[in-house]
Amino acid sequence: MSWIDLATHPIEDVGYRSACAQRLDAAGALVLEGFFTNAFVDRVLAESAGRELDGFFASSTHNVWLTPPNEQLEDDHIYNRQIVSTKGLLADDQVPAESPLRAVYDSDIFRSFIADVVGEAAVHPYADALSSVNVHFHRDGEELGWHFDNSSFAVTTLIQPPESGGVFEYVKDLRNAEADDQNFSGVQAAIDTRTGVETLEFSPTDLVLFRGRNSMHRVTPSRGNRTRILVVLAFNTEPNIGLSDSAKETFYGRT
Ligand SMILES: O=C(O)CCC(=O)C(=O)O
Ligand SMILES: [Fe+2]
Repeated sequence: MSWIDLATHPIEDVGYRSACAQRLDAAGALVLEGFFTNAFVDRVLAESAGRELDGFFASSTHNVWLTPPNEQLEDDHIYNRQIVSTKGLLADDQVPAESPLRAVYDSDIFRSFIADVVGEAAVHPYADALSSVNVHFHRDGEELGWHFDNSSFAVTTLIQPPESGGVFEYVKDLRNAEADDQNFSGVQAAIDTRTGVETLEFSPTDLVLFRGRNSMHRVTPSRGNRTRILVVLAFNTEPNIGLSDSAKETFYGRT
């Protein structure tokens, strides 16, 4: 496949897969530099640039957990803290059929590579028409606020960096969702005093794999006239999973 630099990143190689898995486990994030070819980035940029206005920009706020408020807790409890996100996105059904994003996302070798790196038997697309491949846009001043992902991992690649800002910040293993340990005090300290906040650097052509379920993260406001464009390739560890209508309404503004 001409969209991936297979000489540098031999994704069929068992040893390469396990080395990537070890790096992901140790750091909570894995950046594979120069994973995609320049031709891939050029094509995705050409088909995405200028499509900001087709995208959905949510106008509401959310909490770090991406859930409705908990009425049992005070309004000023960290669980009910309202966070601003202003970025926009194209949903899967707005990504062209002939896009290199589809060739990569649908590739068996790519999927089995991702599955091995994240330690799953297989990874599957979303069963709905919106969630699998998304293109995010951050114009001047737009940001993605602090949150934990619903999915256990995310695969992203930056297509166009902003002139400045747009920094990916995270706090590794801040909560333990599997044990339902939400670590409210740690979340509050990270947001209010930046305790434990680290940054992850990545550039166009890099593949980023990130365990966002337990590592809280955000993207700081973009600055300048060049829109930050980033692709999210979303997978599930079980087949036939789709977002609920209310989640679709929140993330895409439609069902
Ligand atoms: O824009 C990014 O780099 C991260 C995106 C992200 O965290 C998300 O889509 O949940
Ligand atoms: Fe996220």
